[in-house]
Amino acid sequence: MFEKVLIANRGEIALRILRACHELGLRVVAVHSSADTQLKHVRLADESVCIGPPASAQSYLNIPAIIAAAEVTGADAIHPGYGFLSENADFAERVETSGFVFIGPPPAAIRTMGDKVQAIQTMKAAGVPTVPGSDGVLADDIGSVVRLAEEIGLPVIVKAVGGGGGRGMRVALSSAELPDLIPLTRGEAQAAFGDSRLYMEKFLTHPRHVEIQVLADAHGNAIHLGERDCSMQRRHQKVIEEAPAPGLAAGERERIGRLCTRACLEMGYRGAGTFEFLYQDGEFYFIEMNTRLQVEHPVTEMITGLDIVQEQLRIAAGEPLGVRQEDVSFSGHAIECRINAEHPETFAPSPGSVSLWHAPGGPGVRVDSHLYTGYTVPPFYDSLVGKLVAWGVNRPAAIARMQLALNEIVTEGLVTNVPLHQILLDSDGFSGGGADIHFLEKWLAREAVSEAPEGA
Ligand code: MV4
Repeated sequence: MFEKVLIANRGEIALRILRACHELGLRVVAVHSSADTQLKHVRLADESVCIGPPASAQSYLNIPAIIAAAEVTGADAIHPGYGFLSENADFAERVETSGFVFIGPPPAAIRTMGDKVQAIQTMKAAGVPTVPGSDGVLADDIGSVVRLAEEIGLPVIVKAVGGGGGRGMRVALSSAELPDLIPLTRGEAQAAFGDSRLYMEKFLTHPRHVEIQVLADAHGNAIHLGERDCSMQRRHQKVIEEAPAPGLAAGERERIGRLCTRACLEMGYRGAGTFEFLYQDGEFYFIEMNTRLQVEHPVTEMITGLDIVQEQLRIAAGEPLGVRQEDVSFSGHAIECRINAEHPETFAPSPGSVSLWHAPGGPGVRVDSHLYTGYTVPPFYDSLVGKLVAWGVNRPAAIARMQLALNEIVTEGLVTNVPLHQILLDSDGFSGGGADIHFLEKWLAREAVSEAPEGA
């Protein structure tokens, strides 16, 4: 095991990683921007280095500054967290060629999964079910694209090879839309990703977002930790995640989990990873793979009792996985509410000073947050300020506990989306379980209408 880990991230996830490091007896180097000197993990770190001004491009995305910080502090390894440089294959490569361990998959795996067509082809070859589609990039002539769309069956969705996470995609309801839609999407893909290549899939109209968590070590072991349902989202931002996925049978979990671990072994994957699927009418369809630690990893930890970040550290240090598949068991139900510093109705970011913070607690309640009384949320970064996770013996028990925990939260001086969670957890759509990816946006639209003043 290494001795010193540099955390190339900020906020709640930097604190989460620091805790895992300290539990394993590792020293921590925090790197931060000049706007982030007050961050909780910076204060708890063994050493800290300011790597640049507030703008992410000059600090958390500044590769030379991060490598230099690792050199001057004598760190052994770098954990990228999520977002920022976590899925940047060039960064992972630079970390390794500079003599440090990258706490994540091999750069080649990051690169392959960043190319969404290569990702799909890799999975297809490994026997993972994918969405019927173009099986490669779209040709230049519209005629062949139209014929392909009609073969696949409309509606179809056109996606950028360099996209992902909902960026650079468009739905065509009829093939008559394609002659305009293709060049438009191509132009946007070129501007956003420097890559105009597109691919096409059958558009699934009412899927759920169900993802499988995997861990693979350098000794030929790969395990899955079951699934998370992340269908409660707005504009591709997840709002609530849970594990297990409501209504998924143990046999279905085993089957799809096994396919994912087999794919990991076949492609020589190493580290933590997530296979993203659309799940509709009882079938799984692979769409993308995330090669990083995810925001929602705690719900999996709560139902398995495992520590995914510690496993990442062990794997990166060349140790074998601490658990075999037979040792993984699932207990109860966990729900995560993302706490954002934003207006609960307009979703406008609302950074500011926290004049009072009381975290909820009690059995089965976990709070991953860097907030403390006196901290000021800076305006430069993501609005996520914490994650509230509740565990219960079953889904209704987890919901009940979450409601009590939400009621316990005190944040003064900071506007958060806690009120949104409180009413959403009360809705029939959420409490029924198994809502699709469109539920939240439709529900929000209805809520807005029902709250509008008379005659509006
Ligand atoms: C789709 C789809 C329907 N059919 N692909 C959006 C995010 C990106 N990861 C893939 N996305 C989608 N791909 C096919 N073939 C619908 C979405 C989608 C979505 C997926 C997951 C979670 C939220 C979503 C919201 C809108 C659309």
